[in-house]
Amino acid sequence: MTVEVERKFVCNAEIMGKLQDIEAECIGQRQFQDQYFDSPDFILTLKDFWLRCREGLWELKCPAVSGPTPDNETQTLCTRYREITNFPLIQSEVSRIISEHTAEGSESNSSQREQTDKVAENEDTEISSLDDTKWLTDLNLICFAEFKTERCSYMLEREGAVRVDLDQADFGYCVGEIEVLVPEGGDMNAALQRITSTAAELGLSCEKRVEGKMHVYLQKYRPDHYAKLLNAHIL
Ligand code: V4E
Repeated sequence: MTVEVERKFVCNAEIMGKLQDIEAECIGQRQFQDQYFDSPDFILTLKDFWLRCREGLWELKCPAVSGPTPDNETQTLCTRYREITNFPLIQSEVSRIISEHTAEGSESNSSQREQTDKVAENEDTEISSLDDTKWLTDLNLICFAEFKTERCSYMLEREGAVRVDLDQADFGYCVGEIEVLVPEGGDMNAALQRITSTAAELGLSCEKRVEGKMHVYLQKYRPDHYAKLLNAHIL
């Protein structure tokens, strides 16, 4: 399993020139569609879990809490998420999160108790089923965000790989990301340092965390969900 460490930045007109100046290699341009899923009462995202299907490939981003605490500035600007890409593992992890949540509230809410039973029943079924929609229906997961992104990717060698993505989402938002992948248990401080120095090379000086595509999408299209996440300090 890997931990994705990243810092987002405002994508301005000069960034392409700066990437050339620091000899970043353009590794390609692609378009993809993302669909994100959660329960109607936002069980996953309120715990900072992000379940996504991108062009048929599933991924679950989970909050990465272990490891060293970065300094204040790095902590503010960078995010760290564990990435699960193994489909059966994603299914069992999502099922666990939902059943734990449902069990916590089951004594005070009978409709939630029904859901617990439903999840418990599903634990007896074959979870590695290739039928995507059945497991989503069984866990009462629905798509809450769907958008396309046009992405230009660059690689830099800085005592290890550093990736820079320039994203343009189809709902009118552009954002850049500097990203390092760290194998679990790998050197997190070194990764954060590589991101900070790449940001400096690119002349990025923002002190505030830059909003990701999801932030802007929810604000625009799902204001209730957005408000709940803001209130829970997830976004
Ligand atoms: C982790 C997360 C979300 C899932 C999407 O993550 P992100 O890396 O922003 O998207 P993308 O398209 O670049 O994915 P990649 O191609 O790198 O796999 S949506 C919201 N979050 C949490 C989050 C947060 N709280 N703050 C910031 C700045 N980013 C993400």
